[in-house]
Amino acid sequence: MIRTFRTHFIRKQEELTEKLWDFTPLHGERAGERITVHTPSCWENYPGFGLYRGAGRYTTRFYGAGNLRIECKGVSHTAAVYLDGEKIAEHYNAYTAFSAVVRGAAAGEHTLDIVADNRFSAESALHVPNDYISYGGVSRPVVLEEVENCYIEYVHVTPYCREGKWRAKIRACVANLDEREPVSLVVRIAGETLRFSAAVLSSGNNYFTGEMAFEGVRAWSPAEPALYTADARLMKGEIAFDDLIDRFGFREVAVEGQKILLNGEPVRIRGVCRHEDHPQFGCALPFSAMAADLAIIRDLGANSVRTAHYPNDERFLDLCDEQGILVWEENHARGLSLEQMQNSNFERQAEQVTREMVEQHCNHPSVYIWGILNECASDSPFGKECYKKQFALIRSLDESRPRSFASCKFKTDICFGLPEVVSYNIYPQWYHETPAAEYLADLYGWVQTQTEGAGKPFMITEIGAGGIYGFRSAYGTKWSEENQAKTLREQLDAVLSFPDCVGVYIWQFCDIRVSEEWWGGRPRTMNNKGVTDEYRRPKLCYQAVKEIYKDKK
Ligand code: ADA
Repeated sequence: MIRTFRTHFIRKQEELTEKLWDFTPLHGERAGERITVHTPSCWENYPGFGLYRGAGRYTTRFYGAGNLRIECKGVSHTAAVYLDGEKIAEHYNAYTAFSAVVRGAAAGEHTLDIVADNRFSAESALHVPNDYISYGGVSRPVVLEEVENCYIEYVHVTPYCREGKWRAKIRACVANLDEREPVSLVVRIAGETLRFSAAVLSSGNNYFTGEMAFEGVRAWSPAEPALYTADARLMKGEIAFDDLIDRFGFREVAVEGQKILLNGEPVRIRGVCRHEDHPQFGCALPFSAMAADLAIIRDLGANSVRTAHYPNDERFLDLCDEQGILVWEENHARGLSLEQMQNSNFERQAEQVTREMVEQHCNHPSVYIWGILNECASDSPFGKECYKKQFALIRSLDESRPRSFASCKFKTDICFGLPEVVSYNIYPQWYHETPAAEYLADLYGWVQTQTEGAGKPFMITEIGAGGIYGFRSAYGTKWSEENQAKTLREQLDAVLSFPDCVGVYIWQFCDIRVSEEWWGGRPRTMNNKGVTDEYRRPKLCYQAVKEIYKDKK
């Protein structure tokens, strides 16, 4: 499955994954061996490759002709793509899509090779040994399209409400390979049509901007997640020769004082942080597993998911759009030190994933906030410059959403003047014994009196405790399920009864694998703070979370 809705009726599109490919490891004692594997997948799930850190080549063959557009939705973590032996694309970062176009391919069978590499090195500033796994593989779908001499790259819809009426800003990008005749772009939404007059396009990317007004459309909200499609077509005269359909919702997010407003109503976040991680699929969760995770998240009474710590699979976001689950989506970074942020590749790689995240996911109504640089060096002047640049980049791409970052810098953070929302990851009664209510009040008081974050919405983006599934203790010792349930209950009670907190994200949805190289004293080489274990089996704290989330409004 590519999306949960059809994105083309005219353009020919075929998913090349969801079938068997050849896999060949390029390093280690099995280098050169050819293994048949299903894709999308991670090699850590292939027998004998659970710890493989290296490169691997994936190969498939397909029939195509003409201008071939190949889109990889995610390759972990560094990709090189070859068509019939010629390199056509390279990409760094597992969590955003990239594409390449090969013009005038002869009709017939073609060979596609994707070399994925999950090694750590100075070349990789974001995928580093960490408290999650950088898997290896073709971890998200690969899509083949046949395009004409120009085609629609994207259509972005930014809805807004004025005097009770919904309007939308439209921004589209049309790539011109070699079209010399006049073409026109037409965008249809909810019965309204925006037609751009025919013109001969420049070579490369052509941008179109316009506005549309609507009558009688229904707003998107968690309670009523009404969705609409934007149907964009390229025309020669009255003949449509290319199309792209994307989906969005009529909703507005704003910050007013210390509140986050959705369509003018204050939002209270009751969320969970979720890694894309599963013992059978690595980070390549199939659609059914994503849907099953969301069913659990809804059963918990959560109304939001934080995509810790990277952009998520767009099909997961589609599911959140359809079920009214709000999403804090963030770029890819976790806990990078000042030294790691000073890696010469960091700024370029972080800005690239930020740009790709916003451009690829800005139509999703469920995404209500953009986060960046989780627990990076926001206590340093150099770090502050990086945060400032990335927040400015987001604002240049999307004016419609608030921005934030999750800090762990207690009373040393110097970046709270940059975002619209102040957010903290805290672990009272786990990493330290300070009672949660006392710790929260102290931290909040410091923000209000000592920082530029005063008066902004204040959110807890991580709070939690470890609990090993099946480890029970009559006296609630650390790592027992009893201790985790007791601690999490006290932590959530403290946050959700704190009047000036707009919400909370539990760390975390499920237990996940962590890097062998990082380890960090994690029992089972896992991060065991899940409300469920890695197989989504509920721990004792599940019921506590459910009671608290269902009761606290
Ligand atoms: C940090 C980090 C998470 C996780 C957590 C923990 O807050 O953002 O990714 O590592 O700590 O489990 O300690």
